[in-house]
Amino acid sequence: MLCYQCEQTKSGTGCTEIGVCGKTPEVAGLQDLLVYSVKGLASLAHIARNSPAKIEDPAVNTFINGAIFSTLTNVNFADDRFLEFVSEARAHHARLSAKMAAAGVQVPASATEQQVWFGSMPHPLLWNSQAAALGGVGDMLEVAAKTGIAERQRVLGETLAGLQELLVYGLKGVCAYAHHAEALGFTDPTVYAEIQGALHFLNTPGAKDVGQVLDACFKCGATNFKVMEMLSNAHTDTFGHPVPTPVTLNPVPGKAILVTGHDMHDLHMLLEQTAGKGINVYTHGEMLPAHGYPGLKKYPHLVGHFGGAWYRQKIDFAEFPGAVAVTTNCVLDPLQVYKQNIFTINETGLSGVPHIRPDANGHKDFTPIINRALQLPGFTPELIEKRPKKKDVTVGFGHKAVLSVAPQVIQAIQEKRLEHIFLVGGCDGSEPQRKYYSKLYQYMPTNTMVLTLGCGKFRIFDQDFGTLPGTDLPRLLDMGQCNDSYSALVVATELAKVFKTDVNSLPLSLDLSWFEQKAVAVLLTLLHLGVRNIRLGPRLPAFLTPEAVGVLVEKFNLIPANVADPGADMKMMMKNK
Ligand code: FSO
Ligand code: SF4
Repeated sequence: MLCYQCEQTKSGTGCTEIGVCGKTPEVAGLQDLLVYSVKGLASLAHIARNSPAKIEDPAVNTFINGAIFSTLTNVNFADDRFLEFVSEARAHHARLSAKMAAAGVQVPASATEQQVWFGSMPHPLLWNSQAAALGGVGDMLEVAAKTGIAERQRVLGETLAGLQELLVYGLKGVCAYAHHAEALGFTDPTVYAEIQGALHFLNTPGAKDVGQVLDACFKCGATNFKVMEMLSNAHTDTFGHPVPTPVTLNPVPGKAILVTGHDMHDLHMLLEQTAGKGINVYTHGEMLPAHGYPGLKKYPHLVGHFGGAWYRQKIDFAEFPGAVAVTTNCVLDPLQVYKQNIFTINETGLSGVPHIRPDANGHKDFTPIINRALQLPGFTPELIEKRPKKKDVTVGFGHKAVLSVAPQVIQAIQEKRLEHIFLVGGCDGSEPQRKYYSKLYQYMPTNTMVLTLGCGKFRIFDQDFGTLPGTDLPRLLDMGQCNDSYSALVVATELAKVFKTDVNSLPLSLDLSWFEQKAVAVLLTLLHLGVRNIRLGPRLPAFLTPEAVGVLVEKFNLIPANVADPGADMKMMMKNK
């Protein structure tokens, strides 16, 4: 196997024998094969859509986003689920082909002529329609090896193969966000068309050209901006705009369910199904911002937050005396001690762990999770007594809440009481280099503010940053999940309008900690919007060669975070550099 899609990749170059995340070579191979199959299906859907018959296939649209989402880091480790996905891709391909044939739409011969792209493999369009069924995992892995990154590096060279992966990883992030929005009933036909158009592009001769691939990456950033806006609207239309809300980190007596991941829709369904059952629901990791939404905080049994960032889950889940519901990444191979208590939902999967599937109407029956919670002891007064008491944290500073205090922020900037704003967004992880972010906060002068996003906030979310001098404004405002980067962009754009300037000229610095592919999508959005001087750390992506990094540095002044010296980075950022 070779996988280098996330920041924690082995030795900063690539996981080869087993993933640092725990991904087996079998799962890695099946994921490669799934992406290859989906590239073929996306090409077919693109050709169908752009044909005179204008064929749009909603089932294919939904499938592609879900299947791609399942290949993100820390989403799915179950090989049987990937076997299902691969055969579903082929079934969709056959169904759509039949629909096209019935409408008189043919795949032009020119679409499949670039065999060279895929080494010894056929064009992805042809692969899906090959009649021969594969015997099993062994056969599939043999095929998968021919579609993997190592083979593409051999055929295309490392820079081009890496830039194509930049596009694929950006699309993985877009698919994840679009899938969340779809769960709440929000879709946009142009988003499906753009995702599939980009996947199709990767099957064409244009994908041999570095310039065209980079353009496609920035276009992917534009699609992601649209998707983040759609997801933001999906959240706020469904659950209301977040409002500043204190959240307790201290559990209360009673049976308990912990909900982790990013999917607010699942949390909502679970709150509905547990109402009146004497079960308390806690958020974990990226679900923390849920407490700020009026439509979720109204449930009295959503009682608090438990635990820290995703990489601590083995400690958190082992300590939690109830059931655990996993809605999205980041999930890890479970310890035996809590394996009986954990359930996966949506695209997540763990071998040997029960998975909750939706019915034909999208309804998910969480009875197995509820029953497990009722069997487990929950939090007893004795257990609570043993735990250290913690202070509340405050969440809920979405763009509406932040813009409501904009006049105070603007006045503070004009009166030089507020010198600089930092946006420290992104993910957390266990590597020692990530201490850079913890230290960075210590160097922030008191006349600065910091906006946080994503699970990176867990480095400081329970610390008291006080208020901005001369105001009652907290210096630390958490804007939400990684996908709420949209809120940060709205705030930055509005501030730029007030100061009659552009985002790059504001006293604002972006220091991003990336981990997986949603962060790649957000980065591409920022680059598409022309944001410069972004710091990126703790390490640069392994899939970008020095040549590719050079292009981004030259075009956008992308700056590698100075993990060895956060104080030096702080000095530069205070000078807007
Ligand atoms: Fe974190 Fe994981 Fe939200 Fe990521 S929980 S690391 S970028 O999946 O999505 O911030
Ligand atoms: Fe390695 Fe990350 Fe790929 Fe897992 S997802 S195999 S840790 S590069």
